[in-house]
Amino acid sequence: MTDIRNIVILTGAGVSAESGIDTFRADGGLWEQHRIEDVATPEGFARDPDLVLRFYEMRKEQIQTKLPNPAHQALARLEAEWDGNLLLVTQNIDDLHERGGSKSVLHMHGEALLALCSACEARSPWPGVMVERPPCPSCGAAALRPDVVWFGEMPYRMDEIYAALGACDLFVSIGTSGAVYPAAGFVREAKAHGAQTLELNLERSQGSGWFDETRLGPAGEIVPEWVD
Ligand code: BV8
Repeated sequence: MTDIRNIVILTGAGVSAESGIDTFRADGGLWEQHRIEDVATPEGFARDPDLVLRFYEMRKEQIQTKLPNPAHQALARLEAEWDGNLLLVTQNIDDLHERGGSKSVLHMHGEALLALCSACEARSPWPGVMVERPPCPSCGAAALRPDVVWFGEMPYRMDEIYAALGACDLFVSIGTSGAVYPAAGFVREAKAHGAQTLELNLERSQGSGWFDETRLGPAGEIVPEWVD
């Protein structure tokens, strides 16, 4: 990669698909089994907290039985070898990038293994009995929720992401349908600042037209090919 120093990588559910973690919009995907409005919005949580907590308990349990795949491992190698700046932003709430060896992962939509206290905003490891609404370890309030960003909520560390998009020479999107904003707009932000843009995905996404190059195939194959 000539004259490339600063890279931003965005990953979505497709990077974890070959590890056996359900994506959202494929046949039989998460949104076919659960309405977004019921399980991934603050209103859904207020309406039926037990349904939402069971949904995220199921997601966490699925994640803990899965292993990173060659795509996660290749991105960790890139991080270790790259002498410029590299920001890995993931929309995923699993920890497979970390278990695959990545040291610095920005979870813009939060993390399935963490609980957030709605009262004091402290984060803590997900307690095994979340549906029994245990007290927050920091303030004692019975106000724990999954530490994930629901629809209508502001994703995490957006200033940091946009600063990196404004300074990057290469933006790479891996395994995302381009269906959800603001992540789906990152390619345009990077392009507007002169970055080269590359999409690695199983099929063309809603944003494919914005990329200089799209390579199609399973992430476990095409990400190591790109990295190595
Ligand atoms: C915000 C966390 C503003 C929880 C997620 C109208 C009404 C209300 C809101 C909106 C609206 N219009 C736009 C919005 C904004 C909304 C949005 O974009 N809605 C969409 C549906 C239109 N966005 C938001 O609400 C965001 N917040 O806008 O805040 C704001 C402003 C000021 C103040 C406050 C707020 C928040 C969005 C975050 C929602 N949380 N997840 C959880 O995980 O449960 S979203 C969830 O879906 C994921 O996190 C991910 O981000 C998103 C997209 O999923 P993907 O990762 O792309 O997965 P998907 O299944 O869709 O696609 C998989 C892809 O992989 C496919 O392309 C497939 O081909 C490919 N693939 C499959 N296998 C492989 C593969 N590729 C390679 N290899 C393989 N093996």
